[in-house]
Amino acid sequence: MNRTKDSSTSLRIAIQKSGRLTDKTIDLLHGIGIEFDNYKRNLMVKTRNFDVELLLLRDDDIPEYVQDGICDLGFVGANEVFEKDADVTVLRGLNYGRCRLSIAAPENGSLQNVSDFEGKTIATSYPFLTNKYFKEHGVNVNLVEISGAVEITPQLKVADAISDLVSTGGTLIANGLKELFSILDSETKLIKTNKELSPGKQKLVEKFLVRIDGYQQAKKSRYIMMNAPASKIDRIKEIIPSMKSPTIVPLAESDMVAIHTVIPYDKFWLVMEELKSAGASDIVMLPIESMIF
Ligand code: PRT
Ligand code: ZN
Repeated sequence: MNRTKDSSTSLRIAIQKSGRLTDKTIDLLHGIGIEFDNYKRNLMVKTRNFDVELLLLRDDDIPEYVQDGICDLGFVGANEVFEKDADVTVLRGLNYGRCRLSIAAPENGSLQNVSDFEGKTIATSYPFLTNKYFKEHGVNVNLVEISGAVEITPQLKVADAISDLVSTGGTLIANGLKELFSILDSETKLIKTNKELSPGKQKLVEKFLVRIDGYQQAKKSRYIMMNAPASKIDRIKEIIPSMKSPTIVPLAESDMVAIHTVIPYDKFWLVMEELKSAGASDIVMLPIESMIF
């Protein structure tokens, strides 16, 4: 059923139109039950079942759109939020789009420590953060602002070093550079405008956050089921780092039970061997769509 929406009470959310954050942000929005299509073709997308409209933007523009209240919320890298020094509230860290802003210099060069950078020229797309970092360390540097292909600038003698985003480090190596130190760890953040929201919008933000938290918690958790001798229940309960007491169901075979519980994903592989040694068998692990508390 389609509901008529009043756009003044719809939450407007900024997401990256096309880039490294787009797919994971779209997956997250679909994962929390928000339905929409055609985001590849349109700049503004109405959602079908939640009072949300999406604005598809370049990631650089998102902090300012949220700061100015044109959008109520935004999904964007911490690197952009802090580079723009945006007056917004970071509501959640979302654990994707991870990277770091690092200083890198030619592999065989003499630059090693922060103090070696006195009077040097650094090329970057992040002048605010880079300048702040060196200022805090009492080192004077010259910055050359470049919007892309920063890694090539030392070879072109445009700069002595660079300040750029790194994830695997492959691009630096391919350009004969070594990462010296990181000045910011980044991940995608959910940000909110500091402009006042109507009570209706504020309520929607809270509903939205409940869904995000449920989705995030589910991503980190797995539902596990196993069979075990009833006599081993206490031992198995000791091993399972469960959130709550497990569900225990008697099996047709006497003295055997099925044990169901939810555990943190990263713990599963650590405890699996122990569970087997304690007598558990037929262990099944399933993903969880969402968890609402
Ligand atoms: O068009 P639009 O302005 O929206 O996109 P964009 O081209 O500016 O950004 P995009 O899509 O490349 O990146 C969006 C966001 O992804 C960034 O702002 C970061 O928050 C995050 N992110 C995560 C990264 C990286 N990892 C990353 N590795 N952004 C860029 N890189 C680049 C980096 O600049 C370097 O050129 O990838 C290269 C290095 O990668 P590695 O793996 O070789 O180290
Ligand atoms: Zn960008």
